[in-house]
Amino acid sequence: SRLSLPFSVRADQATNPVAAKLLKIMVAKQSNLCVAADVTSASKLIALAETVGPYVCLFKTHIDIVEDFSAQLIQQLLAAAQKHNFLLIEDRKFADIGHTVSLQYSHGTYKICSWADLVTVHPVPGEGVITGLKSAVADLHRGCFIVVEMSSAGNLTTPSYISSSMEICKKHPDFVVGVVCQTPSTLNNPGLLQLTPGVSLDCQNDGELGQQYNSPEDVIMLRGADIAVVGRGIVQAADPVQAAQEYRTKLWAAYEKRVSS
Ligand code: 5FU
Repeated sequence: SRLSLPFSVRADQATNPVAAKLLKIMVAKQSNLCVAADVTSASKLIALAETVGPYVCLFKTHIDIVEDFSAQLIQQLLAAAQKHNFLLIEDRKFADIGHTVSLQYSHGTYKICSWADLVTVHPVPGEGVITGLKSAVADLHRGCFIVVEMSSAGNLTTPSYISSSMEICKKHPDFVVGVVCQTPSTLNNPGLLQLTPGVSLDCQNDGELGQQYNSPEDVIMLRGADIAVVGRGIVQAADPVQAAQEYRTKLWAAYEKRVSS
């Protein structure tokens, strides 16, 4: 199955260029770490990209929380991505009809499709949300992760929602790079990736805010993650660079253990 195959082999089975590029970066950097750069100033965002950039395969933004957004910030992010060899994923969680998401993706303040290699999408509207996004990018090399299951307590992503969502994934191999989920999904295509947030070495949850955490080892070995998303565990650490190094080492070791067992 996908879980026992090395990323190097899976890169050749990727169904689109973004998935292939991501898998090759993971192999080259020996990193299956995505940092969730949830900071609210441009200077903090760039500082993170420059300092933890060497240790990540993916840099995840919520660009709408940045208070001093500018076109220059995007140029700096793209330069950091190029320099440190990582992809940018904007965690926009598009969730509307195809026409609306095509506008949200390409217009407005952020013009997301002009810079983000990847975006996240809720499949709740049905497959029009995917065709809408695709219609905005034509021949740009872009892709998406479909959020089929959430990490938060009391989430509404039932098993039947997850399996219907997987059907949408299968129908769009040219644009879908993988799924965001918490359990080894029915994802059996080795060319697709499982991205899993809710990862921490120190915490079980964040109190009343609903986040639920698992250890790096558990998300890779038990929960089927290919790439783990770590936010506050790195961003709010006393030394974010040291934390990024530690998560990266632990996550990669768990992956190596998984493919060798
Ligand atoms: F789809 C999801 C999900 O199910 N849970 C999440 O936590 C996305 N996330 C994102 O991962 C969330 O928006 C944050 O950006 C990040 C987790 O951050 P943390 O600080 O590690 O909890």
